[in-house]
Amino acid sequence: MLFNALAAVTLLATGAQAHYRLNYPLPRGPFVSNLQPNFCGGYDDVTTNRTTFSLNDGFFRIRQGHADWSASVLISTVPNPNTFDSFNTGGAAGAAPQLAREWATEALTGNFCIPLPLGDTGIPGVVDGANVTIQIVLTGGDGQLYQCADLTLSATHVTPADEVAACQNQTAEDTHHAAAPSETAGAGNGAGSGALSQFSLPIVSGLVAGLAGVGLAIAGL
Ligand SMILES: [Cu+2]
Repeated sequence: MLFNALAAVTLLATGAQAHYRLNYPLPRGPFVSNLQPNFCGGYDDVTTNRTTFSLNDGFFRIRQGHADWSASVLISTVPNPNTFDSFNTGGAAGAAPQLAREWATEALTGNFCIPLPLGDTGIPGVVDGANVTIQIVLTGGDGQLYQCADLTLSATHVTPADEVAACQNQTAEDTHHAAAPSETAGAGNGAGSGALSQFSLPIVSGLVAGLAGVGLAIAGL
């Protein structure tokens, strides 16, 4: 009994392992849990390891450890987005945050792949060949947590097959900052799609359409 109590305390103390991971496109640097509440998860400056990212058929994939979370995606078109202002409209201080994807909520935990057709946003500078940076903003009970990815947009780029294959929704146990989640592989698309359908851009009809697009892309390979 005492051991269990101590183990629980230890888990709480060492916690902070979970938060969320941005698994595609890859973030600016290795995951540092304690820095995830900071701008770009602790990586202030733009990197040279840009991901070539589909302008119109892109998506992002995260693993989220806590239930009941919300997320949005900011985008910056300035050369070195190194402050939150860089992710405002026009990169200007005092301007509104420049959202590539509106806030949406999800109850479940696990692996989520969310369409991100940046070309549909209509944001100036979000065009073929542009260097941009996205910042995932996620809140799931322990404050706002950030991850950034530096991208080069391409209208012709075909997302690598392994990433397309990994673009699935798989629910998992809430980790409560404890061990790695035990996956319920395959339960995904059905289980998550209802709530995930809240992840919708104003311009497109939402995740259902987005997932259908991914499915078509897979079928076309
Ligand atoms: Cu956390």
